[in-house]
Amino acid sequence: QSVQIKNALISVFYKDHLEPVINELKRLGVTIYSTGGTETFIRSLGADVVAVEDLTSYPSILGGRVKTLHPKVFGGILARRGFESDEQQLAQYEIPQIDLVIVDLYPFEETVRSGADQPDVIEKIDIGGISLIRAAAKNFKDVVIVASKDDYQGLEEILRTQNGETTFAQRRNFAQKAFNISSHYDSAIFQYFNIAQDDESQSLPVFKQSIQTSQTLRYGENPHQQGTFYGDLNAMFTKLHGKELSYNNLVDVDAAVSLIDEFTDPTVAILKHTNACGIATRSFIKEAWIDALACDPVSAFGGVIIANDEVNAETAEEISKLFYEVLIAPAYTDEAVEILKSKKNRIILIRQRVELGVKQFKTLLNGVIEQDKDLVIEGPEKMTTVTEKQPTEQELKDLFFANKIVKHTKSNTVVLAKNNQLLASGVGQTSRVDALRQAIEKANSFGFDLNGAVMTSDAFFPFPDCVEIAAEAGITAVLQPGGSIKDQDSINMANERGIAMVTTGVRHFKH
Ligand code: 93A
Repeated sequence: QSVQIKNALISVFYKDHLEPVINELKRLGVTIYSTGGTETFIRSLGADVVAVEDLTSYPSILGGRVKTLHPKVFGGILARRGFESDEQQLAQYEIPQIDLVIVDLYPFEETVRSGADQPDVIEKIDIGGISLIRAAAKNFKDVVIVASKDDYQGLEEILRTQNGETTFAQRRNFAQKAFNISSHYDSAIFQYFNIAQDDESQSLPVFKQSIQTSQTLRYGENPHQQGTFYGDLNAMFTKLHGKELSYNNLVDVDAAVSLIDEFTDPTVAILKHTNACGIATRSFIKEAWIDALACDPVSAFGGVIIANDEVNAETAEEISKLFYEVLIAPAYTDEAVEILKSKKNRIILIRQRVELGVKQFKTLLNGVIEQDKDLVIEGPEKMTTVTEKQPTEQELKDLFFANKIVKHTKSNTVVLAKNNQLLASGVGQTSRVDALRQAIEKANSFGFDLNGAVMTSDAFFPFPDCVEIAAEAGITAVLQPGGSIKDQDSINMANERGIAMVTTGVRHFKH
């Protein structure tokens, strides 16, 4: 059933964008009740407005903590239309029915983010506003609740086209949005108390430090999840082009930076969902790009690309042929920037060298786990040959190269490489055999010849099956940490097949 708006209550922190709504209410002859600052603002627009104080016969007290919290306000919002006793009481206590409530809450999250002191933050916990929202949303059968600036335009349109009437469906929709806002608001307060407590215990110095600056992300891993980055991205990157980095971009950029820092010679890596789907080391960045892309041009689409040397025009021409999300390099020639910028929707970053923390944190159960980052990598001097056959010099180089990739790939993983180029990897599998099978299949599907390729594994082989399958596929050298009680079975298998195996003693799980 339709409800005609006769009386409105407006109490908003940010006054912007409200004017078109006020103009409509004025045109419709709606009586507007309002709190201090909002009242002044509405009056400045040339509209009549009744101060809430005049309605309640009470001033705003306790420095504004109690402004609208009064039966004369809440009675008019919560009264059930057509309920004899409710209507009778409204008449008895001279309470006007309120049909529309517009609230913009105290900016709690913004205040926290600004690094304000605790008393300032606490003062920004809105009590009256949140109560108005909940009351009006509860009584959506008769009342319109607009609790977000984003809905002013929609409200103005409804007022204009429906002449101040609203439908049940519209009011219900507004109420649903309102409860979304009030629940988010309360979770933000809860989060604040949660973190504030950690602060006191001094247990998370890195979080404390990085929380000083933060930026709200468009959303989290998925659109229905909120996301915020705590830290200072500007210290690490200069953005030359493109939109804001998303939550997933940031996760991939982090993985990309960690991976590329393993390499000193010109190297390009392409990552998808934190795993490398292409990486190659060459004499020049352009060749590195071409051979990185060759690994898996299908996965590379929409990926994050990172180079450890300047990107020139020629390389930029090549890279621009692919649609990617983010490109990171320490430098670009002017010409390269022009070429790269000609494509829309791609983020181009210059990476500045900054020292990164050596600890890693993750929320888990009802707490946080912390660990040292995996910052070790075993060079050829740490590789012990355990087979009759010694790896060749090239195989040793490739094992070193592939082990760096294994370290930055989701477990369980097996990486296949040849001539400083990733050929394929199996990522995030529940068994090592599956990881290997996936890698072999991928390498074959992109036309790679695995004869003479090497295999590295993030953890030991519990059975000789992986070595057998690898040898079958043409692989000639294997690296693994070792440490299984059945190591000898895998070594025997390697000897039987005439391939070389080295162990490092260092596992590189990454979950
Ligand atoms: O301090 S409050 O929680 N106490 C109240 O009774 C109250 N009523 C509305 N804050 C209250 N509000 C908030 O005041 C609104 O949510 C809005 O953000 C703000 C508008 O104040 P003004 O109109 O004086 O600028």
